[in-house]
Amino acid sequence: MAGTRTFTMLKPDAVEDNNIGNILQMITDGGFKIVAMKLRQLTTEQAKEFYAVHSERPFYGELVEYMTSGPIVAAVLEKENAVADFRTFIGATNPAEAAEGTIRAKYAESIGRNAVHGSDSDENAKIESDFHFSAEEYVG
Ligand code: IDP
Ligand code: MG
Repeated sequence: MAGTRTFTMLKPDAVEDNNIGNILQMITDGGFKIVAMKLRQLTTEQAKEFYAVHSERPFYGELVEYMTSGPIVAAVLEKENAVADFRTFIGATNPAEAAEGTIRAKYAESIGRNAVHGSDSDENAKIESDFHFSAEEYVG
């Protein structure tokens, strides 16, 4: 069975700290199959649009600045129950609250610079994947 899909980004702190390989290893060891992936530098407009849902939050400016501070790795992952399983796998937004062994517990620096993104619903997984990838960029 092909499974369901979620969307992830390895955020600028993860790329800057040379953790692309470590985190991708965790992701694939965790049973998530990469079906699309790219390294890209987000523009301010793109980061604003991607995080538009947070535009009224006090940390929005900081978030956009951080997400444009260096390249990110965007990827679409496939697994049974992908969205919920990946949220569990990455851990809480704040690494201080992230369960042991999760990506954020291992690699996040702070609630803002928290190494990875994971979609929070099937609907948002589709919207976020479409934001970064066109149909011909998927493999398998
Ligand atoms: P999530 O990434 O765990 O779904 P959200 O609440 O959707 O968390 O927030 C989106 C992103 O905004 C977080 O991953 C983090 O990078 C940033 N963020 C969230 N809360 C704060 C905060 O209080 N200060 C600074 N940045 C934050
Ligand atoms: Mg979120």
